[in-house]
Amino acid sequence: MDTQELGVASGEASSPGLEGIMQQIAEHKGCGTSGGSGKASCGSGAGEGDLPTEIWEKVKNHPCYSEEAHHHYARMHVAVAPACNIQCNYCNRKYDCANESRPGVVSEKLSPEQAAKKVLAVASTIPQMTVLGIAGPGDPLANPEKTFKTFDLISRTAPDIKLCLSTNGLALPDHVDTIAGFNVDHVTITINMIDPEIGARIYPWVFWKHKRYTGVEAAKLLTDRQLQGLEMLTERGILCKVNSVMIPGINDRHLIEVNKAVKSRGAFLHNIMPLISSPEHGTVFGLTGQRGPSAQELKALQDSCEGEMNMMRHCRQCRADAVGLLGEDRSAEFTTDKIMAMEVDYDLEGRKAYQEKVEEERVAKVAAKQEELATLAGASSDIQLLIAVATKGSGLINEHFGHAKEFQVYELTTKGAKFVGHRRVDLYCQGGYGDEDSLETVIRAINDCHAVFVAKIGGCPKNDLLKAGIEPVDQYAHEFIEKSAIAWFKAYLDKVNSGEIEHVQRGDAEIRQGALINAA
Ligand code: CLF
Ligand code: SF4
Repeated sequence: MDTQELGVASGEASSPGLEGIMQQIAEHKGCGTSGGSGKASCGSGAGEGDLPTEIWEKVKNHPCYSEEAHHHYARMHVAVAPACNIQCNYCNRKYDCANESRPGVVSEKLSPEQAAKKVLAVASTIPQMTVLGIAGPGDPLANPEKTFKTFDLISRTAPDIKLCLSTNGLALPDHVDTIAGFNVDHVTITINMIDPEIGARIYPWVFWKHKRYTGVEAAKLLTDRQLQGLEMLTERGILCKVNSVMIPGINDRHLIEVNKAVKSRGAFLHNIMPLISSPEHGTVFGLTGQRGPSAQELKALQDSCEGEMNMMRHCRQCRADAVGLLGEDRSAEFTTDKIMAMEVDYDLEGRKAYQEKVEEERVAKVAAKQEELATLAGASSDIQLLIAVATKGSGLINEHFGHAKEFQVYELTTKGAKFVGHRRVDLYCQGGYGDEDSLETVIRAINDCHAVFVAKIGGCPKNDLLKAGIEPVDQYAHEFIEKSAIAWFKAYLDKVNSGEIEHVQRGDAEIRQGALINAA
């Protein structure tokens, strides 16, 4: 089916005032603030006051394009795109597209009609679900009929849901007009290289116009098409995120060049993700022992690109049928059997009312942070440290240590608290009983942090954390994360200044390899 059959006229695509918006994006990207000040930083952490209104309206409830939004809003993916037109060495076709997902889990594939029903079912159950993404399990644009048919159905039945797309970019230039015609405001392109010699080490082949290309020729074709597609999208005012997989020894340093290249072509956000690779995934990199980066290596690369453009640090490398807030996976609640049996009542007004409440919460959270930050005014110290936080969302410290499936990591300085990443862990507490090995896994994952903030924690893990040099902090249970972190940091500095404690640097931490355990 071509785009005409879907009711999309080629070339009609723009929203009003795009030139102005592009100009504003271009001006905004020049900002090199490092973040953590009282105002939200440039980058995906940017808040309402930091972005032009038109852009803020596009990102404010998109959990991937706004770090701040990801505490409050959810996305869902529908796995309607099984085929792929390239091969990446970190991908095993048995699993989801590793560009926008992690290997090790397989999505249930859906028809566009099933996908549309699923979106309505999820939107009716989870009012904070604001974005529908198509991200695999192959490449959405290698399956254009299914992808656009799905967008067509959803844009008619659930017009308040933002449409989002993630692609390897090979077929992108052929579909830009259709994408724009559906008012898709957010497109992700995975760009791992701009040098075909490096590309040849990542991509064994690409398939284009009925022909298979290999080696440097394949990588050259891919990079040319990716950059062309990026330019075409940004010219139309579509916000583009670039995902890059950091592969130590192959493209790690090169990603700084990639960052510059995509910035100059108008990308809004750059998401450098760690390679997830282990032999059981059956990928080329897994089988050849290619390692992924450590937490410190990843952060150092993200930090070095941050002055150049907006960096995303809250990506969860989610699966092609993920549902929920970025740190959670509720896909098991919405299997095809369950959704087909559901009576769906799409309550647009109810969703709107819910989201208005969320906005009130966000305002309260920002005000609380500003108030606490004022108490740090005038403080001078070079100390910079990380803390881990157990949270279920809403920007609150509201998770029990033993129930946390991940910890959010904040960097604290006298400028404030800045979100810098997350650490996925196995559940420490299974059915209420502690398990020594799991606790060691948690400690390895947050080993670079000085403290872990939790709603509650048992005596045994508390002692083990203290032994490992990580302070368990439960005095701010159910309070706002940033406000609490700043208050704790102020007290920490006071203790260092009075000689009560000595500030020491922490070591590196491990990024967990393998699939998300979908534990209840
Ligand atoms: Fe999905 Fe991707 Fe859209 Fe987000 S995910 S298609 S932009 S709605 Fe988000 Fe998931 Fe990371 Fe992707 S956390 S893998 S960046
Ligand atoms: Fe796999 Fe995605 Fe790469 Fe295709 S683009 S080979 S599905 S990781």
